[in-house]
Parts: sequence; C-alpha cells; structure tokens
Amino acid sequence: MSQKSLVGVFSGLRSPAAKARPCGRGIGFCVVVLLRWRYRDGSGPGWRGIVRLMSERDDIYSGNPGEVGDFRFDERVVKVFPDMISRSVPGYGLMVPLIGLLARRFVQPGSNVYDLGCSLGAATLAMRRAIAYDDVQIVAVDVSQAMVKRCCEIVAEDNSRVPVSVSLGDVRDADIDNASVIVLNFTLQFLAPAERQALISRLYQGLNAGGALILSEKLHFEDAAEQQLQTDWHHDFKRSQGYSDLEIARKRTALENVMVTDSQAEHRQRLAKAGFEQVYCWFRCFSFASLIAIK
Ligand code: GEK
Repeated sequence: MSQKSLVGVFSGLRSPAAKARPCGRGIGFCVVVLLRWRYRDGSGPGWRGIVRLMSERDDIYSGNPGEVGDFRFDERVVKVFPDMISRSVPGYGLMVPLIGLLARRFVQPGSNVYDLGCSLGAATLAMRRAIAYDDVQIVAVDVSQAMVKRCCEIVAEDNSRVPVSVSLGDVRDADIDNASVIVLNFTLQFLAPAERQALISRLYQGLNAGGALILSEKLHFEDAAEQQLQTDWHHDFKRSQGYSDLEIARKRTALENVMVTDSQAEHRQRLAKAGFEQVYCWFRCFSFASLIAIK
C-alpha cells in the first residue's frame, strides 16, 4: 500500500503522582505514550494508536551496595521494564512508534512480520497498529519466560485487527519464513558475538525481496575520545532521568558480561556479508542507533 501524507502527534505523559515525585523510589506509576496517526487518505489506526505501558519505577540498583550479579530479564525486571528502558535508552520513546511507521511502508500483504526479542511487545504493538493489511501475521519471540507471560497479557488487552502470536523461544532457533519486516530492537547485543553473523544471515534468507530488517543497538566507538564522550553523554542522560551515580555504576557492572556492543562498522560489515546491499541509519541518539537493511 502506498503511504500518503501523514501527520503524527506524539507526546509522553506521566501520571500526576509520578510528576509530583519524579525521583521517588518504588512508586507505581503509568508511563503513557500517546501516539495519534492521521493519514490523509483516511486509513490508519487513528486513536487506536495509543500505546499505554504500565510500569513500576525502576529502583532495582538503588538498594544496598553489595555484589552485583549478571543482569537477567526476570520477573523483577519485567515489573519495571517500560520505566527502565525509557529512562536508560535515550530516544526509545520516539523510536518505537517510528518502527510502526517503517513497518507500514515495508509490510507486504500475506507476509509475516517478526519482533525478535520482543520483551513486552512495544514494537509489536506499534507495528500492529500501523499495519494496514488484515492478512499479515506478527510473530513476537522472546527467550525470557517472565517477559513472554506479561507480553501475552499486554497483547490480549489490545484489540487491533492484525493477529499476533507471542512465543517463548530463542531467536537463534526461530523459523523465519515469508518475512516482509523483521525487528531486532536492542536484542542482537545480548547474543554472543560469535553467533551474530549466523542469525543475521538466516534473517536475510527468510526475508522476501523488498522486505526490511530493522536493527537497533547500542554502539561502541573505535576512537577512545569519542567512546568517552558518548559514555559521559549517556550517563548524563541517565542522571537527568533520576538515576543516581551508584545505580548507573551497578547497572553497568550487571550488564558487563551480558551485553556486548559492536561498532556501526561491524554491524554494516555483518549485514553486507549476509547479502544486504542497502543499509541506512534511520535513527541515532548518542550511542543508540537503528539501521534499516533492505533486501
Ligand atoms: C523493545 N525489543 O521493547 N532469544 C530471544 N530473546 C532474547 C535473546 C535470545 N537469544 N536474548 C535476549 N533476548 C524490546 C527490547 S530488550 C533490550 C528488547 C534491553 C531478549 C531478552 O529476554 C529481552 O527481553 C530482550 O531480548 C532485550 O522494543 O533491555 O536493552
């Protein structure tokens, strides 16, 4: 379907309780993202494009300083995940609805759309609400049981028409077939570096001609001075979101062995080796970037 003129209105709101005590600890609140699409040809989800993510405040690393274990996507993280990711990844709140917009352009009738490492299904819902075909299926996969359980509940509460299947599984084993859009939104960085090429090559094989892979990652930088600045800017962002220096340091330690970043050049080399000839960076905020690779 050709995309006509589009007017998007986007804003982020917090509940009055959260606004009154923005740095409070352990207060339950609701992160509300209002997203309204108005396509001038009359199509589009209109007010159904409202994404509402319930979340408790992330204070996981604010407790007594002790030994910090490896980060895990467990039930404790699930409870605070929307708050955690939006206060940790600069630009996340804008990227998610824009992934829906990209999917709307690349989706093909009768095809499958994949959200690999879907967490609570933010990208799945953004795409579900933006896609204009009824005969498309969204396949959302995550390896964390706690994430999948909550994601199923969130998807069930949404009444958009496009069918969604949420399953527990490892992206390394996922069957990718007849795909027009594949999303890896901050997932690849959690795979062992040696396993990344095989996955990207398999995704290329499963994509239809004209389909797109959307790959969002935190980047690292070869130039030491730039790496230092990017790290400082990211920590400044986290401080501005209410995280303390202690929380920032403890989360960093927890992620050390779990999340391994690549440079943008490494991502581009991997995508090229898989067969992608058209690769563009469509979003960038500090060290967080999203590439789109078109087959
Ligand atoms: C979002 N995409 O909100 N197989 C499947 N899932 C995995 C694997 C694997 N091998 N490894 C990690 N995950 C989401 C955000 S979060 C990013 C993605 C972050 C899952 C893991 O369980 C977690 O849910 C997700 O990838 C990464 O748009 O927290 O920085």
